[in-house]
Order: sequence, then structure tokens, then C-alpha cells
Amino acid sequence: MTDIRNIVVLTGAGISAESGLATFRGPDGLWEGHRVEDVATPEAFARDPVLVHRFYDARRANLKTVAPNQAHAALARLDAAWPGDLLIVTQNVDDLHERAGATRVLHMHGELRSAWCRGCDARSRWEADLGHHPLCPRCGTGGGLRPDIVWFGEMPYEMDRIDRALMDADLFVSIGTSGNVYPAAGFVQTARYVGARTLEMNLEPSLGSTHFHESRIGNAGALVPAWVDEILAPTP
Ligand code: BV8
Repeated sequence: MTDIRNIVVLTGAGISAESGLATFRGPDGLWEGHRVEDVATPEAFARDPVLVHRFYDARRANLKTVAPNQAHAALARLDAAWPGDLLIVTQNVDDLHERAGATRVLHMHGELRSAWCRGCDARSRWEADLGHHPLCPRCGTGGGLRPDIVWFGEMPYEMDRIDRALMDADLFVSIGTSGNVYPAAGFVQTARYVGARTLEMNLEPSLGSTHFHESRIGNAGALVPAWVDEILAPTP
């Protein structure tokens, strides 16, 4: 892999499935009978904040019961060893990449373990529930904290940084995402446009599979460690 220096990895809910976190569109993709798309919106939060806080409080609490899997560990190993640029862009709001030891991680859809104050705009690390309207640690007002999550219809975080990384990429790797959600689902086309190699690893072909030079079908927990071994192998 001598001609590869800059790598962008996109991860989705599928990389956390083997850790026991439900994906969005699999058979377990509903929550209390609600489609996620119906709960993960500003309109839902305005209409029924109790329901939306309950959804995120439950998922935040659940983080304490799960652990990173072999796929997260392999990406952390790549992160530690890779001499070139590497950006792990995750659609996931869990903290499993970080708990596996990865550092070059960008949460484009926000994080469960962060709270966003609509009063002072501050973001604070948050482990507990938000449903009981705790005070903002920065401005002290109550009732203004919302989950620091990018909902449908909201702008994903750090799009400029992601676009710059994609424009410089020699290799784009998509792991555990169905290709349903934009703009993430369009990243492979940007990578192709700049001439990067593109690889997908997923339990089934994603909606964007035809845009990838290569598709490896199976569990991320098996495919990702094997791929990291390949990419880190000394070139002959
Ligand atoms: C926006 C936080 C404007 C919530 C999430 C075209 C262009 C731009 C926008 C749109 C567009 N068309 C439609 C839109 C609007 C919308 C959208 O995409 N809607 C979809 C439903 C059609 N997009 C937005 O609203 C976005 N914002 O567009 O702003 C803009 C855009 C660009 C530039 C400027 C302005 C915001 C979207 C963010 C929504 N928030 N997350 C939360 O987590 O509660 S999205 C949510 O879906 C999660 O983050 C999730 O990660 C993400 C994507 O789903 P996947 O990760 O792919 O999960 P899924 O279950 O679908 O698939 C899992 C895959 O894993 C499956 O394929 C499965 O086979 C595989 N798998 C399972 N097990 C394993 C496995 N693979 C390997 N191993 C396993 N063991």
C-alpha cells in the first residue's frame, strides 16, 4: 500500500452492533415503537421533549453496559501506527471509538456524552440524564440543556474539516453504514471524484455499494482487524 498516505474512515451503527448497540434500520431499529427518524428531529423535541429526552437518556445510560469490539480496537491500532493523515468520521453518537483508544475521531452527528445549552451555546461533557432539566454548568440556567446530537434536518458538525480530509484522501473506507443518511452517504462519491481508492465493509451491500471499488461483506469485528493487518503490513 505504498501509494496510500491519507485515509478517511467513515463508520456507522454497524460497527457498534457487535458491542450490543442497536442499529437504526435493522429489525431492532425501532425504539418503543418509534422510528428513530421520528424521534431524532428538532420538531419531535419541540413537540414532546419528555419522549426525546427519555430516548437519549436511555441510550446514554446504556453506554455503561457495552464495550468496544474488535473492529473499534483495530481502528485504534491503525490510529496509533499510521504515519500519514487519518480521520475516523463517525455517524455514531456512542463513545466506543474513544474507549478503544482512537484519538483522530470526529463525531459528525454529535455525542451522547455531551449536553448543549440553548441559553449560552456551551457544550458540556455529560454522563447523567437530561430529562429532569439540570442546570447548565456554564451559565447556571435550568431547562436549556438538550442532547448534543445532530438531528435530521440539522447541519452535521465540522463539514468543512470532513470535506478537506476527503479532498486529500488516497483511501476512503466505509464501515457498518447502510448509506441511507446524507451527507455521509455521499462521501464515497467525493472520494471517487478526487481519485481515492474506496472500500466498503458491511454486513450487506449498502445503498451506495456500486460507488465502491471494493466491497467486503461480513461482520466488522472480523473484516476490520484483517484489513488493518493488511494496510499496516510492511510493503515488500
Ligand atoms: C442535513 C444522530 C443539511 C441521531 C443521525 C440529501 C442531501 C442532504 C441531506 C439530505 C439528503 N436527503 C435527505 C436528507 C436529509 C437527511 C437524510 O439523510 N435523511 C435520510 C433518512 C434520507 N439528512 C439530514 O437531515 C442531515 N442533515 O442534511 O443538513 C445539510 C447537509 C449537508 C450540508 C449542509 C447542510 C443530518 C442527518 C443526521 C441525523 N442524525 N444520528 C441519533 O443517533 O439518535 S443519523 C443516524 O443514522 C445515526 O447517526 C446513524 O449512524 C445514521 C446512519 O445510519 P447507519 O449508521 O448507516 O445505521 P443503519 O442502521 O442505517 O445501518 C447499519 C448498517 O450496518 C447496515 O447496513 C447493516 O447491514 C450494517 N451492519 C449491522 N451489523 C453489522 C453491520 N456491518 C458490519 N458488521 C456488523 N456486525
